Amino acid sequence: MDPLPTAHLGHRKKRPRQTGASMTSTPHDIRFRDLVLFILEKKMGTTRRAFFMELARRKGFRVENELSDSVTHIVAENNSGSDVLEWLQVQNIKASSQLELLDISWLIECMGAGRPVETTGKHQLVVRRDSPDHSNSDPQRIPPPAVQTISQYACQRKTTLNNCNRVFTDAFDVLAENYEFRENESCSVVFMRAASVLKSLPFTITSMKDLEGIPCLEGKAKSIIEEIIEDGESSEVKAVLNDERYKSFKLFTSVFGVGLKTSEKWFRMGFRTLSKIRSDKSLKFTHMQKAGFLYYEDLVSCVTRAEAEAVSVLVKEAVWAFLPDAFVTMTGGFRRGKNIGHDVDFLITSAEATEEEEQQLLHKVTNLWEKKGLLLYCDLVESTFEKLKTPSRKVDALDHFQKCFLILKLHHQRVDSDKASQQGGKNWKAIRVDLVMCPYERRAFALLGWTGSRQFERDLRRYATHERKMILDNHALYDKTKRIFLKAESEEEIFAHLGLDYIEPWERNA
Ligand code: DCT
Ligand code: MG
Repeated sequence: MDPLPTAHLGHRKKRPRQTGASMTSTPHDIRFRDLVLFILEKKMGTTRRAFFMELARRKGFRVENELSDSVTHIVAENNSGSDVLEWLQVQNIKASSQLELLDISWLIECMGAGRPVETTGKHQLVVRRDSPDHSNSDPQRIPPPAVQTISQYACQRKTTLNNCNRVFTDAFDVLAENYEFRENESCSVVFMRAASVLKSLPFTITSMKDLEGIPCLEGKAKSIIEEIIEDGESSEVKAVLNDERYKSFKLFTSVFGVGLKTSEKWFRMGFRTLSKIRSDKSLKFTHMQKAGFLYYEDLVSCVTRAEAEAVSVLVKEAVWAFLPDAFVTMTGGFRRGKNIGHDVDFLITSAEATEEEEQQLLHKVTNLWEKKGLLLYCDLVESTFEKLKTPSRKVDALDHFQKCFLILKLHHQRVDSDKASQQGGKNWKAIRVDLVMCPYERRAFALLGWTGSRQFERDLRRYATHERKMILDNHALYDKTKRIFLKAESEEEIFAHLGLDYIEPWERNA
């Protein structure tokens, strides 16, 4: 698929924007007579639908207000093919085999190209074929794991949340974290890789023979596995869990805004508890740390999936009030299928916004929340993104997109209306939220980067560098041999450029 022409993304004159019910369609010339579009309101909402209808008409598409026999393309958002068919059935309309059921991403690409683009598999909505016949899928006949083919790179392994080796991975996570606290990166990496490879195994390690052919488990990692198999625990891990420095760092870094440097300082000063630190008059705290202490209880109690979904609604409401065509995607651990997280991450992008509108959006959104009293903390970092810069070689480099690190006030009522009425006193919870705004043509790279996991990302970059002579980061993919940037419209295309089999988000829990 052609990427959007760059002229389209540059500075453009601002048009007066009509929204909502007030939007009436003015007659437009129909340039593409072979297509008749109908945009489904379900899950998209009236305003957003009206926006797309008007936009498409302006670009010369025929868009019907009502569904009729003449419609050739149904465009929907956040609906599967089955959802659309179900909706058609309820409307008493039979879908002909010619009727195309397409995702909104197709229409957005058409808008970018200024003409109908070819519909491909990634645009077509999938119709589930629920087969009640499970006689062929015998769970006993799972083939034995092909251990000899396990890659040393997490991006060539499928890692779901179903971890069969938690005893070992918990131990390695502790050791990796302890080395991180001691700023011993090379040792930390050894244990992160060991934990990561074990998380991908479809079976539990029960004897040392099971380790045959599994990479990243040499030396110390191997001897710790042996100890756990024999004694049920590792003496080294036990020692770390009882170590003053480890315990203090673990506690101090649990405060939002406190990193290794501050922890080190407090530890050296002899602090061991948060209450002592909080009440010490001689200590100076940053804004971030003040907020971290103020909302500590809420922030350590992790975000649930229901809370994340409620935040998602809040974010979409605010973003779409200013940019109705914007894509808002929940990224991070929740996109990987996790049911809890320490924050909720969102990627925002728009095919239609001018550079100015794009730059203003996060400001407008956070101002709106501020007015509503929902903004408990806000750190907005402007973009330092440069289009022609080669990607960063560092595996842990921060990206250059505009972003904000927030603490939002989430009213219980938005999560569960029953719970809200039961509780007296505080009727909200403080939630950490990250919003990232990226240029539309970089959305696939940003999405891949912000979906994580961190280990998956590190290994993707390491793989690109060492196996493909390419440099990958959250903005771009650069081919060092051909000396060109490789464009991508989707995560699938990035994997394809790297010569990797596609790994679904829920298989990236490395
Ligand atoms: N990430 C990134 N650049 C950053 C920070 C994060 O590319 N400066 C990526 C890596 C993972 C993803 O974004 C989300 O980050 P986190 O929220 O820290 O991780 P998570 O997997 O969502 O974990 P949690 O569930 O604890 O929030
Ligand atoms: Mg997260």
